[in-house]
Amino acid sequence: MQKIRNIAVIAHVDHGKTTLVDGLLKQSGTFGSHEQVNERAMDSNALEKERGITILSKNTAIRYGDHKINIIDTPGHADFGGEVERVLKMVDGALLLVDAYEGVMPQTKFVVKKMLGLGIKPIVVINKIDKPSADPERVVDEVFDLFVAMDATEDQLDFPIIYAAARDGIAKLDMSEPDGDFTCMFNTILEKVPEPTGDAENPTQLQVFTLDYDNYVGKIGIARIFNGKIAKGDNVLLAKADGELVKEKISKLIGFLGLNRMEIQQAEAGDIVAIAGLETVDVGDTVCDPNNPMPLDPMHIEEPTLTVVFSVNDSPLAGTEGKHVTSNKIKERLDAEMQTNVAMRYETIGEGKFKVSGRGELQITILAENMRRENYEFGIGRPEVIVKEIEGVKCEPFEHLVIDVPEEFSGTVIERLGRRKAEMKAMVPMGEGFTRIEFEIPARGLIGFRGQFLTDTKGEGVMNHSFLEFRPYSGTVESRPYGALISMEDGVALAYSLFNLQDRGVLFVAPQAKVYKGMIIGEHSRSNDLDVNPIKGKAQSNVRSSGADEAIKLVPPREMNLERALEWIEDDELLEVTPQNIRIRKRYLDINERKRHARQ
Ligand SMILES: Nc1nc2c(ncn2[C@@H]2O[C@H](COP(=O)(O)OP(=O)(O)OP(=O)(O)O)[C@@H](O)[C@H]2O)c(=O)[nH]1
Ligand SMILES: [Mg+2]
Repeated sequence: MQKIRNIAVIAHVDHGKTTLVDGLLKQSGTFGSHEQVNERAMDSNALEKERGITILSKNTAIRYGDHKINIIDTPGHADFGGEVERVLKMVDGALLLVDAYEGVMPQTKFVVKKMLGLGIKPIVVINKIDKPSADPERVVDEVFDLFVAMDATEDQLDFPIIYAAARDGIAKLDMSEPDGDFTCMFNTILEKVPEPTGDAENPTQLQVFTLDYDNYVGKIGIARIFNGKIAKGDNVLLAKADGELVKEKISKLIGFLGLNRMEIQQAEAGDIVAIAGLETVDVGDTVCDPNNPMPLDPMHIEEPTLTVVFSVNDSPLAGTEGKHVTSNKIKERLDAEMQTNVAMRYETIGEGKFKVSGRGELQITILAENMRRENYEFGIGRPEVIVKEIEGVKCEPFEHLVIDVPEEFSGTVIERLGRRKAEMKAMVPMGEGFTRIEFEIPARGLIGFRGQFLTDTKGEGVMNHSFLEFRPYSGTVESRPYGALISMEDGVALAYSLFNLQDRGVLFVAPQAKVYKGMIIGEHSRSNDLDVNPIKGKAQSNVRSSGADEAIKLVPPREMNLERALEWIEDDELLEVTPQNIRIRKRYLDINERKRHARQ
């Protein structure tokens, strides 16, 4: 039998997981010297590269000495926490990364809780020790305190520590030692991570923990082999969460090595492989021996906490920028998404309207962003949290929020959050004039907060949050303090009129932008909505001089990307999303209709 170790790399967002995996790939010698490992090589899809974050967990395997180490890089953003939880069930050990300056953050707490609960004994990697403000010993203390607070066993408290600068390929076991390479990390993994249990001679048992899709082979399940063997062409029984057993056949077996996937003939207990050919496969399903099916416990799939309504674009510009615009097309795309994305679901709620639920705004914006790149055009409404009844009590999701702000802004931020029903839990100085403040807040109170927070802290504040639990409904939360500047004309925005409007608030559009009645072109500096004319040319002369237009000094418009726009809108507003533009509009474009609905 092969000598194998299975590990997950877990941490709060941006603490350096994917960068660490680069180092493991490079330094293991899995690659020939002619092969190049790009920066954050595992972040392979376009949005991941662009945003510098991991969205989907991914597998790789390296060879070190006579061992194969299967590594799963996980996403650190809170919206993908459910996936991390599933991944942790597939491994026997974990590298828990903690930033040597930032220390324990909300998602560190989340992953530690899941990991300890599963009985995993982690290797703690204090990363980014090269940062000038790094304080590795303080961070080790924080990790230890966290483990204690979360009821870690004696064994788990006795975690090995590695100090690293993953980006520079540096690691050491003690801060007083000189910098070394990753040798100590490889050795610690081989020494401390338990060998996989299970036996190749037992009846076959694989559990699927992630789904993938390939145009040629269809749905692919990535699975850990807990017992037995699996080979291409095997007939198997697929045990579903509801107990049903479905006959299926393995059409292809795929192994991982470095950044490559290759077809293999067979694999056995302890390993992680990808399997194709299972048409009905879902996350959590067990692939069983047809003669002796022994299903494993189904997996917990996180409940959605947020919904957003996707709709057919009905603006006057509909169909002019995107290719896929119909209700059928949008439905097909959503169906395809739900095939592999277990954390999301949707329902049709009327003609051309779909209620999509997920774990957070990021998860939903990523879907929307992918769709616009694939030439879809659609509308999306304001995110709403999911309210549910627990034992007769109306409950809503609460989040754990941690903010780091320059001290002088802490008063403003605390006051602002107070109005959003946040409860302050702790406040500690972080050095260099920064203060860390922790809150518990209804998820509703966080919608639309980020933009305000960045303004209040002059862009210097950092905020992080992750799901806590459902709690009793906390009453109304204050909404956007400013009204909208709404176009009362169809046409093209002119510099002259924008110049005259810019005293009224902050504009979102530049000259020559297409506008229409009911489209929002800016934020009013007061709390009421204001109808304005952005297409009015200079009145005195009917000779249009383009030179004069350009001479006008305009404040650059505020860039409203998908996230910002989604945070900004209120219930009576929508985003028009096309491959080229994100426009903000009133749900009811006609001014009279709007007034009628406002009164109701
Ligand atoms: N100074 C310093 N920066 C590092 C180090 N390791 C990683 N980084 C930087 O930290 C940032 C985040 O790195 P990633 O590897 O993408 O972090 P991650 O944990 O995979 O992030 P998510 O997958 O989005 O949760 C990048 O800009 C890295 O270059 C390090 O050792 N020192
Ligand atoms: Mg990453």
